[in-house]
Amino acid sequence: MSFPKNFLWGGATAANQCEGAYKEGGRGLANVDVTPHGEQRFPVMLGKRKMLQLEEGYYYPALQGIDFYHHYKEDIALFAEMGFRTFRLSIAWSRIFPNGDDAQPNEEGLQFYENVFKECRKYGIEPLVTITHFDCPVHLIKEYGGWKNYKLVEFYKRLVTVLFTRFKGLVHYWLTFNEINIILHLPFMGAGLVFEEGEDEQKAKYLSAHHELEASAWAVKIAHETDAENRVGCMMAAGDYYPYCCMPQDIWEAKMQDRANMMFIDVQARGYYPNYAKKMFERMGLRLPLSKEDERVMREHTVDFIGFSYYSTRCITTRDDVAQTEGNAFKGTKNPYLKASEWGWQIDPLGLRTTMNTLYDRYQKPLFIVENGLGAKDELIPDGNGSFTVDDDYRIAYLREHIKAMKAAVEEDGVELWGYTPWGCIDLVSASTGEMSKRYGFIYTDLDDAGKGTFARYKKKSFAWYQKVIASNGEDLED
Ligand code: BGP
Repeated sequence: MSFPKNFLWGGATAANQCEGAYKEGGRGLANVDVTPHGEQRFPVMLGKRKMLQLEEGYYYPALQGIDFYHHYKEDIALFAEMGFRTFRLSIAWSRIFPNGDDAQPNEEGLQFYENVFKECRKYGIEPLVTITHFDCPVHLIKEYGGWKNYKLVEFYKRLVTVLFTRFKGLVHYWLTFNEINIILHLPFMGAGLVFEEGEDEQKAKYLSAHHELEASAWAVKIAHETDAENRVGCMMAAGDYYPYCCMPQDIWEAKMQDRANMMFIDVQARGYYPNYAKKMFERMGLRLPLSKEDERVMREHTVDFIGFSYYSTRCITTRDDVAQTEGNAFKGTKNPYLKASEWGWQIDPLGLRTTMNTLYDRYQKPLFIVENGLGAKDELIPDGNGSFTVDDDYRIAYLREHIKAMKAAVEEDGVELWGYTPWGCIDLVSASTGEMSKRYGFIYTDLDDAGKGTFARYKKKSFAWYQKVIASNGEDLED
């Protein structure tokens, strides 16, 4: 058998893309709530268009998500039916601390997550909890400027202390910051940054990243002290860079791009900044404040495992005569050897094996694939039994090839892998576009891009397929 018996098969979601109920249970407003659908979405996510409240004339998809807040029992029952051993979800910070800096947590918010975790445990599902998934209370942005401010490290410590204490025994697997490297590309999403005219954006991003890295190390420390069984991981938007061609300049450029992403994980997994990062900060004229105590915490409390998302490899060139394509959060060079999804994200199963080997060689820590999948348009059709379904063979094909690649990494290369949670196991709002029509799920959610629909859930063809994959522990990948 290639996968260990206790391999954590499951699926992944995030609060801001599925919970909804933004005003219920004493919850405060968050950056993700005020990120609209439509042409202002990217400027807002980039921190270029200041929108810190709900404005007239915009549709904000996070406000209702897929209403997981009220459907969680039904959804978890469906995950259990597929055989999930783990379910990745995130905490909405403003449900626990509505303003972020409140002295006391909001009991209703804590109770909601306790109910969700207990519902998972009822079926033997191990929750995998992202503490921060593109999520920051708006009050922390208005009052403190988001993660640029060291105060956020203190508020985050308060948050994690409450979470680890309250959910001791209910949750053992934690991720500190979703796709921490995405702060460089979507700084409002990643760190609540809104830039002022003339502000040095690079410096602001790296200072915020530094605070998140400090906060992440504190989370590891507090998690281990609270419960020795806690396992804490980092979370990187991964995917190796390929040089477009064998020109030495392209090889160098690919290495530089990989470093830009890996720097975060270098710190979280090794406990200190690599020299290339220190040199970069020197060139930028950036002096990162680091107290002796924070430095020690960073050094001594590195992550237990390397969590990462993988949708595709990336490609880069120094040439200017080559086409570009879309990708997770940012564009890149089009790789002529790869096909792409309807949204231009390239598809590269072997690249997953390559990326896994890169990460394992570099960090020598267990890996956890906490996102992977194909965003595609689905057509709802009658299932012959009075309900509906989707014939999503394209999704099955994508996942099958990626599972084969991950299996090869485990079986043939000896990479240690704890689990696999494909993204959007139930259709939810797209992070990049705010659409519902970019679907990843095994379960169809009846909602359209304008948020209209019945919220009904339907099993797609991939539902039964994934159920079989899990039941056979990854051995049976056929339809
Ligand atoms: C990652 C995010 C997720 C998720 C996924 C798919 O970047 O962690 O939140 O949404 O990508 O991206 P999208 O929803 O843009 O298709």
